[in-house]
Amino acid sequence: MRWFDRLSQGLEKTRALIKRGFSSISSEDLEELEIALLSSDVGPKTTELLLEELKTKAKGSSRDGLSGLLKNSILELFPPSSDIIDRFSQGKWIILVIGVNGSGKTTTIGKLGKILKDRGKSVLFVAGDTFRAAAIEQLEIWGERAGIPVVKHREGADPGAVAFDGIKAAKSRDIDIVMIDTAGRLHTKYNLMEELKKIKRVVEREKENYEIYTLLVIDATMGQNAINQARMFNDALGIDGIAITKLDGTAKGGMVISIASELKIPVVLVGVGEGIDDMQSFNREEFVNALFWES
Ligand SMILES: Nc1nc2c(ncn2[C@@H]2O[C@H](COP(=O)(O)OP(=O)(O)OP(=O)(O)O)[C@@H](O)[C@H]2O)c(=O)[nH]1
Ligand SMILES: [Mg+2]
Repeated sequence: MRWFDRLSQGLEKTRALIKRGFSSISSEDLEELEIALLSSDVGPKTTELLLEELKTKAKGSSRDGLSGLLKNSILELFPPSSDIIDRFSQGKWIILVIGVNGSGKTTTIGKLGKILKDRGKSVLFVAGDTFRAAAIEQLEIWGERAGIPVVKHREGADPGAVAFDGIKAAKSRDIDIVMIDTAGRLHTKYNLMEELKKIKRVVEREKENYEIYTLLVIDATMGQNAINQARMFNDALGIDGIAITKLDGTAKGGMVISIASELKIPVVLVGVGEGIDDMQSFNREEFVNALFWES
């Protein structure tokens, strides 16, 4: 089963409508489409935007033309972005990985680290989640799997200090990619968000010739709640890109569309399973085609 089969199933109604084509934008067609988009978690705001656009553009269009119009409207909702794995394969990066508890941060670091290592980059993991000893061990396990060293302190240590040591080690070993894990936190917890800002300040101060990339990890099964989460993380820290995990486990892929559209932050990676190879660059054409057009 392809990872997006389940997603496609969740969007079956939308797909069926699109396949059938619209003879005209009659109010029944629009109503059906609205329900289909909402039930696949596209979210009210983005759904309304798509319907409005379709109505405006639809005048004089052929039956097949309307499906194409919808597809283009959906594609245009995604801010353009280049392949992130290609981008990380050039130059030196510090990737700061943040998100709520259990969203898939550590797993994402493990998978992405492996991909970049396989491309011949030198990678270093930094155990900035000092909240639990188990979190440090978990990152070490991923490090062993991928053959990537880990810089760590002990449980309870200041995550800013771990980040400092990680970057220092990376500079002295001429490492290409530094990936900093952080403890999961609710975007509503003031102190914990302040702690993240502190880590980021350390990274900015110490970066020298590294580029910084702040990656927000979002669990696809969070649905529309993820939008508010992402907004608050972005306000506090500035997010460069979003990794959406657990897309293999949800039938509601529409949330990816509303995240891209409402936040204008590029979705750059998708997690499609728990294994080390279950991560891909996000490609909007591929995604939209898989969801709505291919069978
Ligand atoms: N099916 C599936 N499971 C995933 C994916 N990514 C992560 N998981 C699982 O989600 C759970 C949480 O993943 P972690 O990487 O530990 O999440 P985290 O954000 O580091 O969690 P905290 O550090 O506790 O905040 C684990 O059981 C992972 O195996 C994915 O793409 N698909
Ligand atoms: Mg973790």
